[in-house]
Amino acid sequence: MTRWLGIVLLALGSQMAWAELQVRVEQAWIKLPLPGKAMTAAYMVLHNTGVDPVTLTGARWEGAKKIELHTMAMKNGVMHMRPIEGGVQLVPGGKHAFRPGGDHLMIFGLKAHPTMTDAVITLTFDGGESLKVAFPWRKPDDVPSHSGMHH
Ligand SMILES: [Cu+2]
Repeated sequence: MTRWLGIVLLALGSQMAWAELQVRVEQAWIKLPLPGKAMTAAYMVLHNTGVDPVTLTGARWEGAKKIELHTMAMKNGVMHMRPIEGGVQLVPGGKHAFRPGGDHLMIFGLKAHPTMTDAVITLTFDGGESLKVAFPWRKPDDVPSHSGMHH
């Protein structure tokens, strides 16, 4: 029994190491929903810091019914959003921004009113790996504009 437990812990440990070596998440935040709304979105910049390609396939969080990866596209002059087919692929050294007006983590069925506690969302990858990321709540207008920034 003890031996099996050891093996399970070892497996979890190597999975955490994978995520830490392979991906880095910056500028994570989740939008405070409008009053009475059970839907919102979360944003981040995902970096592939490893030597292998990585595909983000989804996300889950106990605070919501469902999370989908969404993108926005103009269709007949109207902005529509739709699920990203096949996930978000990152080449080694690549990054992908989820930002207002663009790609986002669409959150359906918020289970409780948001608190000041960060939403800890689990990102899932194509190899079955996962990474927990803390998303602080922000009002949409609290968000600093990045338009004037350069590197
Ligand atoms: Cu959406």
